[in-house]
Amino acid sequence: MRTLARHNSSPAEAAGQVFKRISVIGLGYIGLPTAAVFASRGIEVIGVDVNAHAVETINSGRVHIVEPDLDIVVHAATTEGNLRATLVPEPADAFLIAVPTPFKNDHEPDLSYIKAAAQAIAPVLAKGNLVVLESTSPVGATEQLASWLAEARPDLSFPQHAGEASDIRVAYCPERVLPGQVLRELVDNDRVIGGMSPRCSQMACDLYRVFVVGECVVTNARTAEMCKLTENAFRDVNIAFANELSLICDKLDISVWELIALANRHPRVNILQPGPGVGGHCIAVDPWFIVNRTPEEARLIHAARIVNDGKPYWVIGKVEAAVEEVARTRGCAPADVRVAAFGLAFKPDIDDMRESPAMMIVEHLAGALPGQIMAVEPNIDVLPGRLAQLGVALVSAEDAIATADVWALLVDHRGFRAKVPARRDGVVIVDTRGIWTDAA
Ligand code: SAJ
Repeated sequence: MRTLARHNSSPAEAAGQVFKRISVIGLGYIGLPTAAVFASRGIEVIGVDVNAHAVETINSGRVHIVEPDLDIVVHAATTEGNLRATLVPEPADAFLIAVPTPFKNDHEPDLSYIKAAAQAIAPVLAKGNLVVLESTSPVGATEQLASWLAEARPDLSFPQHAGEASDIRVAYCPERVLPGQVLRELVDNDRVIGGMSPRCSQMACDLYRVFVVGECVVTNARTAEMCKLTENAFRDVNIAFANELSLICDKLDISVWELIALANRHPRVNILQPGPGVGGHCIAVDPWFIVNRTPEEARLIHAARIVNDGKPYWVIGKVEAAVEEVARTRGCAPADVRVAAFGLAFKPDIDDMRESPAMMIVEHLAGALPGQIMAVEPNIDVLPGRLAQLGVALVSAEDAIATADVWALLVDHRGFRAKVPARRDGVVIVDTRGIWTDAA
């Protein structure tokens, strides 16, 4: 592991001599902010996406995703003419690939988006270009990308065959930014750079130093791939520990929130917070890339996935039990008990509902319970189609508090934290975040 020497000229100036034009493939939660930040440093950026709506939106200076301040940076970059989006790749000095890497049903990594990106850029590649893979990927994906590129362009040489003398440089450089803080973390976080050869790494470092203030730390491609997976598996295992504690404490009639706060007073203990499960497109997915490749060895990482994936079902059981309790106490039918779910996003203060345990819980409850289900989600205006079809109503927090008999607190959005509602008589609270009661 080493860090590379800085240039005497400013990083943007030095890189500007080599990288006059950069192309970012995939204009989603990572690609668009990355493209916009490069453009904000005065480099011409061509963003490429298969989604015509995204391309159109960006070219009109707007954004199709929610991330603090991204709209301002994209608007400035397009207005100044440094950022342009297109459906078809164009020649550039460097290509950054930031496309999704989901898994298939059996948790096998699905590299089809990377393959499609490779096939899309191959025709416009030219000698001296750099190709960087940013998408979270299983170990070996960068080598696979290089071999797809080589297949498509037999007239060019690649590092797997030509080593340092290759026409095209290839590197893996994972994104590590936290949704909600993307623009700050893109600049401040250290960057792990895994070139397929030292010269590949050097070129990738030169590129990222255009805007990265953190250190650019160099390793090989396989270690960089595993590093990204390790970071998210580490977090998943630690959240699983907290989630498992919440189940244990519930059985033993102990407040898990108080317990964790007390244990964390030990100088070497730092337990994370339990919740309704683990969502998003990273932590609930990436550990599987390790388990899939090394199932015999990755026992703890696998167990953590099972614990976290099981948590939403435990919450569903708690809400169903709460409905029965209300019906029994009131002497009414379960169909007369109204349930309000507070929060649908996969984590606080965002509108992103990808792989959200809260969404999954509400969807399941709407299918299983006979009574009215209300959802409160301050970050959206329209309820996702599948919840609307199940008869779920999107309501304000005030309406839910005034009318629901069971309050299921699923996401600790700022607004929910700020105002703990006064509990009406007979209301049962299932609090998966420990902000309204100590219940779950
Ligand atoms: N969660 C808990 N308890 C906690 C912390 C989180 O239940 O104490 C839950 C959240 O509610 C959410 C899920 O875990 O459902 C994931 O949220 P997160 O904030 O931990 O992470 P992400 O998915 O938003 O972003 C992660 C980050 N990785 C790490 O912190 C190691 C981010 O830096 C990565 O760039 C991102 O994954 C990614 O793209 O891989």
